Amino acid sequence: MIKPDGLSGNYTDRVKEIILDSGFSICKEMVVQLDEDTAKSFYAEHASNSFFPNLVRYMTSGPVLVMVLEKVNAIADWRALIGPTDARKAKVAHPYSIRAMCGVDSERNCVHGSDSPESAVREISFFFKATSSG
Ligand code: YYY
Ligand code: MG
Repeated sequence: MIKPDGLSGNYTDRVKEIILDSGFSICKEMVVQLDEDTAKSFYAEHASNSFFPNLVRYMTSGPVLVMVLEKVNAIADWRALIGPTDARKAKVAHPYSIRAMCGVDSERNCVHGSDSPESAVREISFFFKATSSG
């Protein structure tokens, strides 16, 4: 997912270029404006964290681009490509990661990535209804 700061900062083309250059296919994509309930539900695992209200406000501040990416070892490779959660740390430790190049801090970090096969299944079906063609 490219988050609101990614879209408003015009990082979409750059992130897509990195995705394709890194060997991923973009199987599905859709621009969505999250409402408060949808953002809360998407990030439900973080509901008890102090940053949650700000996270929900930020995630509803503008549209996001959700994508289904495909590749061998996609989850781990995408997590490595985006870098650490805090873009400020990414800029130091992983300067060529997407969050380093396009993010700002631990909230406005430009992109999301599923962190396990289970979360990928949940998050893909959260946005994309299953079809017979897959
Ligand atoms: O999976 P990842 O996005 O790298 O980080 P998580 O720890 O799952 O947090 C999800 C999301 O929450 C993060 O991308 C931004 C936000 N967040 C925040 O606003 N402030 C923090 N201190 C930690 C996370
Ligand atoms: Mg996470």
